[in-house]
Amino acid sequence: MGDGEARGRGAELGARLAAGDRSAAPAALNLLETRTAREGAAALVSAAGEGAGHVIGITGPPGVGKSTLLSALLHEWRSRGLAVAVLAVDPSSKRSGGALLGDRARIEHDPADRDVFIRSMAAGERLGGLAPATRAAAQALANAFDVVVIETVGVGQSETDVAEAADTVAVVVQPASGDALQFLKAGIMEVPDVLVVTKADLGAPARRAEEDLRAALGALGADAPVLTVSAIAPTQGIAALADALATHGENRDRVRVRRLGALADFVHEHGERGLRALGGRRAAVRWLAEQDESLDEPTLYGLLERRNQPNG
Ligand SMILES: Nc1nc2c(ncn2[C@@H]2O[C@H](COP(=O)(O)OP(=O)(O)OP(=O)(O)O)[C@@H](O)[C@H]2O)c(=O)[nH]1
Ligand SMILES: [Mg+2]
Repeated sequence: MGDGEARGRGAELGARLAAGDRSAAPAALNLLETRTAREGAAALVSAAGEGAGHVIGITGPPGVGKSTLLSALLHEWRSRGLAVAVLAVDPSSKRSGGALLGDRARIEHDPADRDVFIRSMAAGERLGGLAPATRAAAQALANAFDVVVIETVGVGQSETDVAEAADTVAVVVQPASGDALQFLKAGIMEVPDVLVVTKADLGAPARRAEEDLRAALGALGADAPVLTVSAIAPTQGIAALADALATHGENRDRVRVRRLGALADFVHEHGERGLRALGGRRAAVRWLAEQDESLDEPTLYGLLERRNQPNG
């Protein structure tokens, strides 16, 4: 594909997503993940803009039960009539171009359901890191899906990117592991928006984990909700968790950060050439300032520069 052709394709896919056309999702993701179609990706991001859907980051250690939990949440969201996209970030596939749709995406769903889209994506460079394509994909998909989930592995890495890409971050905690508790107490882990103790069917360890987390949060003066759920049948607490996530999402404090993160990533990845596809740095900053009157242009430039420092 030549640059011009890729740009046309990206603009078309972005416009379809912006119009709520969910059938554009697979092709849009293919384009965003194609490293040789940068102009196309830029045009897509620009045409799609910032979607109104709720972007939720679900993170936790390997094997804690994130995918099983998502299967249960998916069922709950679908019963509420919400369209859902899931981006499962594969930590074993670092920027090698396209994660294999393998074990990471063991999320049960009806493959014929057009209102569900599930995709495995390559991870970014750092542990818990997101590839710029994932961030861009979440933002673009939020136009056509009511809920967009980014599932990542990791807990306690304060450098995790998911907080910058999502409106709401939920950390899933293994009963009796104590990891999250120690990370919270030590200040290694930022207090997430929602804490989820899973495997409630294990009984006492799950209850204890919930109590310990509540106590730790209280000591930190934080009031993040802690929910205990069981994601295997018969499920428990799933509706309450969906409610807690939605309640947090209604106060979209993070949207501002999300938008800024997406732009900064984009600049970092695509350089000035990619930025020109958005109409240049000035135009991009002006657009951001228009979206959010609490951010003035000097502040945006400052944040943009800071995010684009190497390793910053
Ligand atoms: N008893 C019980 N087991 C669970 C529950 N949720 C998940 N599991 C089990 O935990 C194991 C791991 O679940 P996954 O959902 O694959 O975990 P994950 O966090 O997505 O794993 P990775 O994607 O590999 O990091 C599986 O054997 C699940 O059946 C639960 O609520 N109760
Ligand atoms: Mg998983």
